[in-house]
Amino acid sequence: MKKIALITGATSGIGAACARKFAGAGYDLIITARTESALSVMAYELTQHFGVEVLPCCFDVRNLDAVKRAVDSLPMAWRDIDVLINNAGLALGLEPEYAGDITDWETMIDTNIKGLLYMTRLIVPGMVERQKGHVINIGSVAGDAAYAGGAVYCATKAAVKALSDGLRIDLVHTPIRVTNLKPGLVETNFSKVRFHGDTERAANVYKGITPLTGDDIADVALYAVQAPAHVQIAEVLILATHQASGSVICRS
Ligand code: NDP
Ligand code: 8X3
Repeated sequence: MKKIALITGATSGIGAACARKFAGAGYDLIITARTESALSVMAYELTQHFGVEVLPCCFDVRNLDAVKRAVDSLPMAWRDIDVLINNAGLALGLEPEYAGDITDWETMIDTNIKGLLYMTRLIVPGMVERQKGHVINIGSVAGDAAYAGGAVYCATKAAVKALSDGLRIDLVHTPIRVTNLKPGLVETNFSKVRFHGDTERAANVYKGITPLTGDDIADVALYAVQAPAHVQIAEVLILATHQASGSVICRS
């Protein structure tokens, strides 16, 4: 029987790793991101390597009209989404809260909070109708406590925790499960994006520590989805061994 996972931000890092992991488990995939060319490359790779069906959907999760258009135009065979992975997100800048770039703040809030909400609002009603589904939100250790220069990003990930908890409460009378995955340091394009393309500064974030990989997070996502129906993995904090919290990291 066809199983469908929709993954936002599936062209890089954690989202791409989830796409490969779920394809390996036999899921057909709706993969989304803003860059059409990267989506085509990813779709080709997944189809060739795993033999699953892949539907690339190019849109910006911040644009409600575009999200609605994408969801409304899904072919009938792709509408019964079993797993929604709300992964698209980013951090921008590492300035003190009193000196941060307001455009960066708006981008983080619009992507990490509002984009996740739009996807949830448009996909979860179908799950409720079918009485079947799983929502995985990619939160962060950053949502547990603020760190220097990270106030707004940390606030967006604290919001992801509240939105995950709230959705779990609102779905408690259904079989639909909600999981908030909270990774620590994962080496992806995250820091390159945060530092606006400064690759040297980005590389320093992972110096002297073995960071997590996207695969480490994808393993937990698949574990949560494959858990028996009566088991709801509500929240998981996943840290590198030499990271103890958002700001406590032991580097060699
Ligand atoms: P990457 O930068 O490697 O990947 C981000 C993905 O999201 C890309 O596919 C990107 O594609 C897509 N994306 C970004 N903005 C939008 C948007 N507005 N609309 C649609 N797609 C978008 O980062 P990660 O894999 O590291 O990050 C994934 C998630 O994991 C984020 O929510 C992040 O906050 C979270 N996280 C990351 C950690 C880390 O250390 N790396 C730790 C904890 C959480 P495109 O640019 O083409 O749209
Ligand atoms: C990403 C992890 O600690 O760099 O959410 O904010 S951290």
